[in-house]
Amino acid sequence: MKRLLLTTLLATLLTQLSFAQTEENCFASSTTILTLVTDHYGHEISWTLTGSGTVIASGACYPNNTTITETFELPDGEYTFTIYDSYGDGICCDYGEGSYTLENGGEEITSGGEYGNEETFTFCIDTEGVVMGCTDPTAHNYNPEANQDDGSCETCSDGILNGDEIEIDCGGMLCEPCNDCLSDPITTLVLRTDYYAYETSWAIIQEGGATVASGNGYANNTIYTIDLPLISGNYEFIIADTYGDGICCAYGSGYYTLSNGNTTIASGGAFTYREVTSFCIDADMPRLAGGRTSTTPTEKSEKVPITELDFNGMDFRIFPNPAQDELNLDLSLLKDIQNIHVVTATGKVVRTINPKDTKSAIDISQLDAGIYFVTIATTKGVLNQKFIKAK
Ligand SMILES: [Ca+2]
Ligand SMILES: [Ca+2]
Ligand SMILES: [Ca+2]
Repeated sequence: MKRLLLTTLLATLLTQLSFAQTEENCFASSTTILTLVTDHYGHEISWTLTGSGTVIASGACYPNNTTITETFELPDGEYTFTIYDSYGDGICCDYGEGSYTLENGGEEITSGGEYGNEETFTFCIDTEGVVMGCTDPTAHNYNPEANQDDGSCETCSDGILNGDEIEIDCGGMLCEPCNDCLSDPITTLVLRTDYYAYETSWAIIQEGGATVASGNGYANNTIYTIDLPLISGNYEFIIADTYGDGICCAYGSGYYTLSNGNTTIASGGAFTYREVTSFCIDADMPRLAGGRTSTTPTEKSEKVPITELDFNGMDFRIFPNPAQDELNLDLSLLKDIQNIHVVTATGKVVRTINPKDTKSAIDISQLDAGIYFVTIATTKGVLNQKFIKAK
């Protein structure tokens, strides 16, 4: 009587235990994978997978020391996997490192190798309510509906340009901004001046407003190469032309190129008063002897050979315009000047300027306000420039 009671109790307990284990051992993917690594006695190994009391898959007679993979597409239900060894010493570890692993959706169902005659495991497949997708909330393609990750997540750390990333794993809505700073410690400005080099100047302004490098007072038709060691930071490069006609192309083929390593930051020449380009540097400064760093620009220049000059026209300039008291002339492009006059709109000469004395400004303070012309006669012809005398 006592014995019977104990047996009944034990049976009840076992049933409950078994039930609990089954619930716990449910897996959500319909795909189950068996990986079997055989030992030195592969022919001793066999296995079965049963569902609803029938064997739905099995294997036996394996070669030694081999990895075998079996994939099962299992409908919802309860299954039992059993692995056998005909010699009764399992597949590990006296005669090789055999093992078996059963997995489902990346989760291990069971695994082993050190068993006797057999080892068995019962599990269930329950795919109901399973939504496959990316379950990582930080991923570009996060699916809030998904409750089973399918390995499709595209993230800011996968080393692939995906989602709305601008570059690999940066930019876009979710990832850190891309570091598009330039990394060469030397930034180089190449400047070719035109026929009015005195109009040209440039500056590099660091974030915060400090001018870290600048240049002006250049010679005409000369190529300058200026190496600028810039420390890490955000900068603006400004190139300016006081006349407002840039450095190309009416009065010579001026240009500028700002580069860092092999990267061109900005280039041009056909601008008006100024051109501004932002850039940033993230670089270690080159070390000089003694551990010091140099941030001093170095400059070298070469005159453009005269045969390269492409300017064929002749012209002169007056400035400022309108003018009030003084009018300046720039006659650097003219040759063989015969005479220079300031005339009214009706052709009346109000000033005569000595061609040898054009460095100083023309005094126009006594002229009535209105429209005037500067006319210059050369051996090639007469040139005119209109200006306004301001009140
Ligand atoms: Ca064995
Ligand atoms: Ca990515
Ligand atoms: Ca200019």
